[in-house]
Amino acid sequence: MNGCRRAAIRWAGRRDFGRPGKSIGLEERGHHPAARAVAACRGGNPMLAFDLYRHWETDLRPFTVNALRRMTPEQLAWKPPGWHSSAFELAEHMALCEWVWIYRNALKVVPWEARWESGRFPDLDSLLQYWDEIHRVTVQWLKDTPISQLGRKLPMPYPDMPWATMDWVIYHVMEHEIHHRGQIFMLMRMQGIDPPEI
Ligand code: NI
Repeated sequence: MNGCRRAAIRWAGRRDFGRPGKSIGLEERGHHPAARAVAACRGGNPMLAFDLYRHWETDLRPFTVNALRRMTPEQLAWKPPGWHSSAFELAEHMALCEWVWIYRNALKVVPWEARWESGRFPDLDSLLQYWDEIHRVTVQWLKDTPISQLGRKLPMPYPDMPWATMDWVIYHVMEHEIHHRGQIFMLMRMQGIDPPEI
């Protein structure tokens, strides 16, 4: 995680932690053409964060889970010589990323002092069950939150990254899942397993 967090902070630095005006323009929420269009479809109700990030639920996560479910415990545990992580370890690493950035840092469901206990899941079912519990919290937040809230500064527990926007946090966690899902697809191919078609 440390390597990923450092990379995240470098990347966030380039985006100025999602500071309004340098992000994707959500600060113009009421005036954004997409926001107006969706609001019109909703009968004037505000565009929700879920309207922007629904593909996490409909595409990204189902394909991630589908890929993992295609593997036996032995295939999940396999890694080629010199490679750092098995598919199972990558899956836990992705769950950890969502837990750290959204569940803990941003939404504070657990205190910032909480730490992830690595290697505690005996099998894929238990890992996926806990990961889904975390993700339900993320999805509920997305469904409850107008996009106007995405650009708000949230304090972060890092001296070198004192705040970030939820816009940046969500994008980062999704991008991280896409990145490591590609590695899982590679590990599947190397074992003669077809990954799901995207
Ligand atoms: Ni990572």
